[in-house]
Amino acid sequence: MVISSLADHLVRGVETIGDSVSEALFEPVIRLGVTGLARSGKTVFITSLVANLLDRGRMTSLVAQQEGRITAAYLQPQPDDTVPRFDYEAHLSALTGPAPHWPDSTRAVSELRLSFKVQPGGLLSGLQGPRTIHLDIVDYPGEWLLDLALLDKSYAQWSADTLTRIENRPQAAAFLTSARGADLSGAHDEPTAQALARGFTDYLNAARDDGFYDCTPGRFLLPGDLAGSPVLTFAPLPVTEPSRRRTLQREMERRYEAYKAQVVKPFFRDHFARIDRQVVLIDALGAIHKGPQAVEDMRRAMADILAAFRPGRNAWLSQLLLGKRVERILFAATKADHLHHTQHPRLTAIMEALTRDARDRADFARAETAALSLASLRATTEEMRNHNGAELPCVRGTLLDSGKQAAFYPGELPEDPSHLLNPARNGAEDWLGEDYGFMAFAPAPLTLQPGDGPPHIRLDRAAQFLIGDRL
Ligand SMILES: Nc1nc2c(ncn2[C@@H]2O[C@H](COP(=O)(O)OP(=O)(O)OP(=O)(O)O)[C@@H](O)[C@H]2O)c(=O)[nH]1
Ligand SMILES: [Mg+2]
Repeated sequence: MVISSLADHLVRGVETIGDSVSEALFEPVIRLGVTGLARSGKTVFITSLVANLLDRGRMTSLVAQQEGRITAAYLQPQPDDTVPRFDYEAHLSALTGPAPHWPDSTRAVSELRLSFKVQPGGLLSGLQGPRTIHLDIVDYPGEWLLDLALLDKSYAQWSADTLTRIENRPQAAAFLTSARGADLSGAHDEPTAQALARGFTDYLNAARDDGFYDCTPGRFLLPGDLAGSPVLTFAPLPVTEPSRRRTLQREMERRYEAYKAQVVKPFFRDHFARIDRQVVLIDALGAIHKGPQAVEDMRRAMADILAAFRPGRNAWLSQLLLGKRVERILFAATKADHLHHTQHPRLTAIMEALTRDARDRADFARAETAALSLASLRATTEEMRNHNGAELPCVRGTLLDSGKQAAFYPGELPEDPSHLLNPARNGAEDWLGEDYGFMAFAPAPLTLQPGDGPPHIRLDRAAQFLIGDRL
């Protein structure tokens, strides 16, 4: 008798506290950043993650789900009123509608809030009712992280570094000619500045299409509503002496500084500094297909991207973060459904090797890191095919360009990642004798069972690493 009334009292006490104390204390928020270079699979990842967190039938590796503690999940208005909402419904209907297709390329940062009702586990499980936990997912281009390096450089330094780096790239030939011909000490005039900026932007676009990843300033490729504004109307020029007033050089310098102050810094302050958990998506298969130069370039871009997670290197950023750290970082190779599962461990090993430098440093900053290969939306099925007496592990899907069904053998990834990364580091032109094919598949038409999200590979493992410990 006494015991039960005591227990009642206790439960009621907890409820009263829950009602009276502010939401902030009792409704924890996890801010998950999703980034990656262009076309790495960010939009598909977020869409499928959210769909699979709403309908959790395929999320068996998410421990809270396994334990039956997630009692509800629902979308809510996001907390940031000026950030575009991630267009979940449109992307989901593109992927899972009657004529499935991949979503359009994204142009800006966006955000979505998903909330859970979770029954606490462990000691508190019997005492408390379900808790509300909010997951704010923020999608932003990895190129924007590369811009961090600009903060440490003057216009003259940035110009010199950029011009040296692109000197031998055929994509840059036209721009380099006009940059060398520019009259730096001549009076600034807008058409000249615009022509130079346009030439530089054309180079960046061509370089990115050909597999270069070091395409900064990041906003030149994704201008959004800044298109045509002065902060994006500058270019690296062969500077030899300090600038004088009213010259082209002085105006370029001023705009470069404005880009840092009004584009780069606000992004780090308003978005990056608030992230708790981060996933970095990497289209490693796409780079391998493009060849050794693309792989090496991606490795370097990854190391640069990860510099942002090691804030000690940058005085401005460390002051901004004031010791706050991203707690967990997941490196995920996307589009693993292009490979038969027997090859997935090799893809993961390549990913681990590709991001090793970066990961070692992030570990040093006490963030927990992990690597895996996943497919956000599985577009293929697996089959073994006999070819000249050998059994080849293939994947089958609908080809994006022709709409025809085809089985495809992508080639065998090496067991030892250094067989790819070393030639890439040493500047090899192609993979000696090996050819890694890559097919673009369309998303497959789906018939989903009630309670099931879209099919994926290891998305649940990714979710467990990223947020599982907080549910
Ligand atoms: N087979 C397969 N293809 C995928 C998967 N995820 C992404 N893709 C392919 O990769 C392309 C890019 O995916 P997005 O999610 O739009 O990539 P993103 O990083 O948001 O791209 P941007 O917004 O342009 O930077 C898609 O159009 C698909 O062709 C996947 O899980 N499986
Ligand atoms: Mg996108």
